[in-house]
Amino acid sequence: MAGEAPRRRIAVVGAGAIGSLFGAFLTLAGEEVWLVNPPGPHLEIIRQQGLRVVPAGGAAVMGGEPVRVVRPRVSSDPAEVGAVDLVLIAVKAYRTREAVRWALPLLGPGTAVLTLQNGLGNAEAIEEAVGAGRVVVGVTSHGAGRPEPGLVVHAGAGPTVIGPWRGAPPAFAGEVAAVLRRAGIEVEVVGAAGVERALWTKLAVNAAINGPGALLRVPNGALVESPSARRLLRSAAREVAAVAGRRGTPVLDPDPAARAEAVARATGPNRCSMLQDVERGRPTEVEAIYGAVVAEAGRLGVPVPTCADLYLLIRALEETRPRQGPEGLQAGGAPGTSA
Ligand code: KPL
Repeated sequence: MAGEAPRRRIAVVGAGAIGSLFGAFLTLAGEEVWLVNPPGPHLEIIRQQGLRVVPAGGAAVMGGEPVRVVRPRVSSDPAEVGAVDLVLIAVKAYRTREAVRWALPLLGPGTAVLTLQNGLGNAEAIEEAVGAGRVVVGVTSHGAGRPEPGLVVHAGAGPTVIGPWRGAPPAFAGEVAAVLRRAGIEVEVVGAAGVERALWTKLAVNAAINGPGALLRVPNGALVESPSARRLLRSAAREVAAVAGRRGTPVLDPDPAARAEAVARATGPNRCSMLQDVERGRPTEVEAIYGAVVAEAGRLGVPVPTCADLYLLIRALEETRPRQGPEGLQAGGAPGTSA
């Protein structure tokens, strides 16, 4: 049929909450999707029974049905999958380097690599492993959870912004956006200059929501219902925006505090990824989020007292809690490889 796009081969590296969710969207759109993650119960259940997706708040994207079962392919061996058109990196920020090296067999000469991870430093680490000119950076405000193996809950829709990372042709980002849009995902494409601004915009949201959510152990929506938590959230968002402005990559929103509140409401039932990590006894993305803000603020002489306190509190939480089981590679959901 004229205009019909060819089926793409897509590998999602990291089958946590966000990786599983985007993998589900892309599978429903008819793409050949592989969830690539070290072995574990999540992958095994998907292999045998499919991935159950609860589209809470995401009914439009998921076709309006209460629970969908989708059947992405799964693999724990990137060489078995081979070269794909698009690799989506959805591992936790502190796993990026090792996950991308592991995933190198997924790359062919024209493969685009999209990061949808939280925090700073991911694009640099990916580029170091895959080479310049093929990295596309994305930030997403979708909220997702992976409460049990084989199940992903879409806890709130939000915009996704993508753009080419240093030296990648802008057309690459356009092609990736077209693939995501065919899957019903709302995507805004920005140019190279907008990418860092998009990263700092998302960083402001993560700094506002993730630390308070993890410390108070409440879902995102509760943070705007408590007047004191809301003050924390607003203060962290404003601090990150001040740093972003000073470094010449101002956040994309005129009112970053209002934006963070809006994301907290839109993803109200979601337990943010940092809280999911704390609850599972896994390391958090504290360094990629608060560590990055505090370091840049120190370099530029911008005061960030709220972020500095949240940084120490989350680190202290990690240092004082009992550790649980293996972490795998995941980002944003459950154990394994996801972001
Ligand atoms: O990115 C997120 C996260 O949990 O890491 C938000 C958008 C805050 C959704 O919970």
